[in-house]
Amino acid sequence: MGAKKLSVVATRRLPEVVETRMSELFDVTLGPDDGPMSREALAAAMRNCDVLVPCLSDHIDGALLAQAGDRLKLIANYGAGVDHIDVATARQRGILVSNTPGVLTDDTADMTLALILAVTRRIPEGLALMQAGTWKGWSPTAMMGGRISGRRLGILGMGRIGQAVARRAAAFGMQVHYHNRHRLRPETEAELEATYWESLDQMVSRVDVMSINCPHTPSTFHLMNARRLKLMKPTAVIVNTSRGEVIDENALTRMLRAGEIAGAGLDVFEHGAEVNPRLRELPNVVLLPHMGSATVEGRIEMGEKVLINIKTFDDGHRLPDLVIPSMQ
Ligand code: 8YV
Repeated sequence: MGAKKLSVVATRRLPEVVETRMSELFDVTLGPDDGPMSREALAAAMRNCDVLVPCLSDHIDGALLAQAGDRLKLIANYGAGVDHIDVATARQRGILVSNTPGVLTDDTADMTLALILAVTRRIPEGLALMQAGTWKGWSPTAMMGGRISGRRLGILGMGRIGQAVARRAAAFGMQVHYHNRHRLRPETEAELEATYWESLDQMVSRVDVMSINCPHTPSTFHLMNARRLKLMKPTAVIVNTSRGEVIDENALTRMLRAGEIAGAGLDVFEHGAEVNPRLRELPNVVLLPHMGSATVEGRIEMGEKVLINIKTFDDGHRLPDLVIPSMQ
């Protein structure tokens, strides 16, 4: 490409080092504050820039893409999941989409284990007791949780993050089971000591902990629907660090309230920040504000990936993290 710098719009504020480097390389407009961009502002940005750097709070659908200017050639998403972008329509309009896979794997897997432990060992309940100043001292029968060692973990979605969860879970003594669109290669399965279930229903009914680690696509929407949630053992717990849409949140809430599922650890919600208020009332539920990949290191590495993808595009080469529509 020519000497003229690419015009890049980032919809949200990014870590300072990322913004600085981005501004050195390109002609950058940063989100005015840290709130999500309005649809109008997003449409205006897409009319006037060469590259858009959105994140999951920006819903880039066909209608918005139809208003994009001819200049817009790359959507370099700040994040791994691209379910908020209509990648197929973007492609048809000649707009490439890239993402940031790999750099948030360990952080998200760590958070999955943190949630499993928080729910089974009742960490938030203990914390609440201490913060309320009402703890009266140790007792042999107080605050008893469950031991995770020896329990069966069922991982739904055995991509990078699912496998990282499997490794951690094995270190905690859990037995790893998984369901995935494609069975892993025998060597990988053996290395992870993971048992494959072709039938998700059968796996769900046999595990003690379910972990959701698949992306949200049309075929994973409500994969954990009311019928499947009912297959879970009443003593089992479910954790989700992927996308809220994979679980029917209302059905889960009803079952948690009725004691038909023992607990849940949720970092993501079906309707974003509109969390079912009934979930908040339950002592056996740990809720987090989508912070699975929120480490300083991870956020900077995500930014570096975005920069590499834009720079590679600028240099006229194939993007290292090109999202192809069939991946969705
Ligand atoms: C990020 C995520 O925080 O990358 C993803 O898909 O869900 C996250 O953990 C988010 O994407 C930032 O845009």
